Amino acid sequence: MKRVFSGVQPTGNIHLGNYLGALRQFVELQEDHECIYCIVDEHAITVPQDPKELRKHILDVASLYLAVGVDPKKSIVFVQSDVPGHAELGWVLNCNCYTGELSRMTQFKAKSHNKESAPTGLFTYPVLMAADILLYDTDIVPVGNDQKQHIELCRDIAIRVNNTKKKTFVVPEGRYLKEGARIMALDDPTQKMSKSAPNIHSRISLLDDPAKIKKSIMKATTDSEGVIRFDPENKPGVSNLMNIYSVLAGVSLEQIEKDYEGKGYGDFKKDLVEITVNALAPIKARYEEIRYSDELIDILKDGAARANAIAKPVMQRVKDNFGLGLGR
Ligand code: AQP
Repeated sequence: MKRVFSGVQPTGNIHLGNYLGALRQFVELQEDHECIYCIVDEHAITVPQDPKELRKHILDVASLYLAVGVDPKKSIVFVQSDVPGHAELGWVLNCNCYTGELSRMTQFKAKSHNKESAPTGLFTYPVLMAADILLYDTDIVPVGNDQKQHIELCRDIAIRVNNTKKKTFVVPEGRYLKEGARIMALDDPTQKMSKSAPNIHSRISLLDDPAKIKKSIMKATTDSEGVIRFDPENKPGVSNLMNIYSVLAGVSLEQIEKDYEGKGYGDFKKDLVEITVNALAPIKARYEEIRYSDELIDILKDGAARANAIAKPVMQRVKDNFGLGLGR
């Protein structure tokens, strides 16, 4: 069975972009793969976090994994900092990655933009992400396509180490969906939907109530043409909403165009509100059941033990191939 690894940062509640780009894949893949899903709290602290809020968000994200259908009997679910191998391997990979490579990462450029100085962790974030993946001999990484550049860097580092040392790492492949791989912000369809954007109406969180969902969708940026047509270049706002509609309702983009011929954005948005509210209601209900249960903590502890058991021999192989420590 091929092994799958992916993660989400506990920097806020999971939004439609995370769900449609990544989490949908988590659920699908667990049926016939060995899946490891992580809450990447060490990535979250690359920007300042309130400790209490961070702990809360870790449990929120873990509950949402389970609420969307990740099954802890089929998949390993755990918190990154509970497995020391992530930070340990991260250091080794930092010594095998170049500042020039990291300077080209668009996420770093975007997040450090307008700042005089940025934390080193923000700069080396992609190296820690490479460690997350390589620590488990991962074959497949299901992510949104905003992560393509980081996955390519991970592959480059793995190939470089394999070429200079003994074969140390499995070289992973990214897995990106056709639809939903990049959901854009509702208020600015040139930017991806993101957890920490200041405008709450830029995103739909999986836990938003119906009134908030309605407000965010009805306010969403469109254009003045008034025609429901999929054209991401010229009509990014409408195309983004069509994309969300298509994935949540399971209707093709062509069919949406036909169904809304002669109708305006108001009708389309009203229907999208209903589709979104109906799609998210069962997730929210399951989340409420899971979030404060003792079972959640047990699942995460068990997940960390199972993840550690896979990570330890890989880390030992890395140490052996680099000559670190005393050996066995
Ligand atoms: N807009 C998106 N469309 C599709 N997929 C997306 N992903 C993120 N945004 C979109 C995918 O979700 C997974 C988890 O990503 P993350 O934890 O990095 O979350 P984020 O929302 O992308 O958070 P930000 O914006 O990067 O961080 P903040 O806002 O906290 O600073 C990944 O698979 C990602 O591709």
